[in-house]
Amino acid sequence: MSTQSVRAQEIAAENCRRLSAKIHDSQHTHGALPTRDARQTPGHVAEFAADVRASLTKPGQRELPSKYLYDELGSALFEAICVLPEYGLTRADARLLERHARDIVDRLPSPVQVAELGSGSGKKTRWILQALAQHQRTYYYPIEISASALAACEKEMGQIDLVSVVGYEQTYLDGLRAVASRRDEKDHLLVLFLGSSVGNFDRDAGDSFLHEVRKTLRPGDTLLLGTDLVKDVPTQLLAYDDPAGVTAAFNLNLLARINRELGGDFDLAQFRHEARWNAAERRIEMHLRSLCRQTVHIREANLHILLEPGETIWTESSHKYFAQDVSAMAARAGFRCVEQWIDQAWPFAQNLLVAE
Ligand code: AVI
Repeated sequence: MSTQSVRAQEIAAENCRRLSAKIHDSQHTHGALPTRDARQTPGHVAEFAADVRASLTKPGQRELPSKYLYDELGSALFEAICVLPEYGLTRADARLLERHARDIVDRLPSPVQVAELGSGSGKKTRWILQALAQHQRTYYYPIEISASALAACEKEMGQIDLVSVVGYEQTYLDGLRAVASRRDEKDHLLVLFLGSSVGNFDRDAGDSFLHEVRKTLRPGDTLLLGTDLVKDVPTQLLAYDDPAGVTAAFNLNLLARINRELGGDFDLAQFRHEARWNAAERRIEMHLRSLCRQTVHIREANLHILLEPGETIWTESSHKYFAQDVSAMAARAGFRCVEQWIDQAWPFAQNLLVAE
């Protein structure tokens, strides 16, 4: 049998397994990771409505779960954020991967398969895959809840020589468990968690998430973790409140989405996007500030709320890190940080963690 048809058979078999494993679960809470794309099933609507109701009626600060920022429009706006001159995070992440791909793969055990949590279109990952494919046939498993992003990723990355791509349209942990449980005894795993997505978890939730990732791995497996580093406050604020208003649109779209999908009547003109630096927690918080006293009705959530002028709804946190803190965070989750690459133009670190 030719190498090509062996590869086709492997991919077909893996695709069958993946199809039978398609699950859309609901693991997220406020401060948890973004999932992408709206799902208009009755189950989705009920879950969305329940989450909105619970978070908007929380005593004290009202909230909305950040995962709902990412419907189709929200995901497109996030892509636009990534190319904003004020949002250097994505470019720093990509620069480090491009510059240090060789170094990174030289530190990995062999043979190694690659799983990526929230791959999006997988653009940045190309450098790692190309470097690995110089040594070995490379299996790449992007795990992504957005079907369209996953399809684009499979198409793009599948064109790299000696790289076989099998996408998992699942949440991070379900996808990772599926990938980890299906590999052979001899195969190591490199998990990519890029873009400082870990920063969208509250600190404790981030620790628990990394611990769950660790539990799916074997000692010696690796995690490449991207972390955005603390920088001067004006730079950070501008990154989340750009003058073109793209981040404002991204944030306000959450209210628009509630109007579209849950029969809400938010008047977007009566809210203003706000980015705040919370120095004690070392995080940027995104809020939506009510500009007047107003009532909002959300039909599917069976909810009426009264917002006072100046009151805010907290929609997202982006935690920032000191480079030297990553080792302790890794250790709490059962990893050892063996290497760190830091971008000088936009302080950001790629951290290579080894499962102990
Ligand atoms: C996806 N995540 C890492 C982004 C961040 O920087 O926290 C989401 C984002 N929110 C506003 N701008 C970008």
